[in-house]
Amino acid sequence: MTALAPSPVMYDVERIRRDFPILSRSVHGKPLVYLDNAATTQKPNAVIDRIVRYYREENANVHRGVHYLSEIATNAYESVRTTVKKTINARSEKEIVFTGGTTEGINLVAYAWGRKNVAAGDEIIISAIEHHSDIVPWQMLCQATGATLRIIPVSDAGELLLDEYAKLLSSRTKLVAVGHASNALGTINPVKQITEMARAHGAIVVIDGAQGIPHLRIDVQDIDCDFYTFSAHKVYGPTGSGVLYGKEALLEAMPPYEGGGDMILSVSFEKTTYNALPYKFEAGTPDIAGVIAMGAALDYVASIGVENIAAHEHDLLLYATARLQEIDRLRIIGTAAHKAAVISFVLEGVHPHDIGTILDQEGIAIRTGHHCAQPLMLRYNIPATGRASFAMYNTREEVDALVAGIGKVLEVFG
Ligand code: C6P
Repeated sequence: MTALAPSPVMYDVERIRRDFPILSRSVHGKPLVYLDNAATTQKPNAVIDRIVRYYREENANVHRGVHYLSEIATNAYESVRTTVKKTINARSEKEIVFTGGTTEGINLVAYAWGRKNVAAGDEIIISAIEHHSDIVPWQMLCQATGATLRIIPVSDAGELLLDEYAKLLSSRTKLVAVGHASNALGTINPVKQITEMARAHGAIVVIDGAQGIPHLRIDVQDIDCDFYTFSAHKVYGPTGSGVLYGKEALLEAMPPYEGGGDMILSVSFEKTTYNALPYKFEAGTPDIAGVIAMGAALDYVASIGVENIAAHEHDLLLYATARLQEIDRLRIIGTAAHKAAVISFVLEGVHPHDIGTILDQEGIAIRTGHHCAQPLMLRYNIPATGRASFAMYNTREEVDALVAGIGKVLEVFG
């Protein structure tokens, strides 16, 4: 990480904070300091109001009616495909499948692509720092097909060992799945390089973008990955909606994941023909309000500028790292050179749950636990960490509050 720099001057964090109504509430009589953004981000008025407007003025099912409201709802819903296409630089709206979130996106690929293309003797490579959502679906695929799961190891600092990855790759490798950024350590993985290396062996690449999209500009054509998946709720949108990007040729060749309404062209008891992309993968009534509000969230992020957000968060990361390192008994877990604004830490002699509970009394929300990355905790020989994760609206003052809160924890635990 580079030296501590002054906070970016043009970035008006106070104005941004006013867009997020929840940030002005108090918790246990103290101002809320929300540092659990990797779990879910707070929502700006633009997103909240969009949900309300949809239900108050536009509510109807999509793709089904010729009536006025259905047309309004369908247009609003479909326009988000274009927003997402632009946000991640996909080639076409056909490559944008709406899902319930990252987890569903990964499972969709594991079932629809995996069950068709993976067989006994094949190998799937993931990394040691994956979230359970990017482990379990591949384990299930291996169990179903007889394929083997191989793991890219991680250094003490939290960086993937690319030399070891190179040794794992072979003609047996069918698929490589890695996170863009680690939710537990913050490490930003070199996904372009990882993809290029997989490609040289004819493997396809799935990127778990849950922690990529909130912090980074995403360009799926530049990365050249085959699939990229994310959840709206981690990028200031609502829970229950998300995206699976897939290259058109791959999506075209895949069978549907679920059967039901909207994913068909015609159904008889003898034969069903499936709908065109991307609808083939969107069975049943979707989370219409969720998708529309995801569009509002992506528009909101674009209005501030993802590079500006990234610069602000990087400043917070450097400031928080420096301040936390001043605490004697505190050890940061995850010190990669390229990190998103996520800091995991342990305090000597204090269980992370106790840290979380005492901080909560101060109005400070962090996450404690294994962060759905149990194999990673095992790698570092720790049961859990405390994790502070930052977003566009956090401030240096909130970092100071965190440091003061940890001071209280240390007082309590002697
Ligand atoms: N991580 C966290 O506190 P869903 O639940 O589908 O929206 O996202 C799952 C997921 C997948 N990959 C990564 C890298 C993630 O961080 C998450 C969600 C949250 O870290 C909740 S466990």
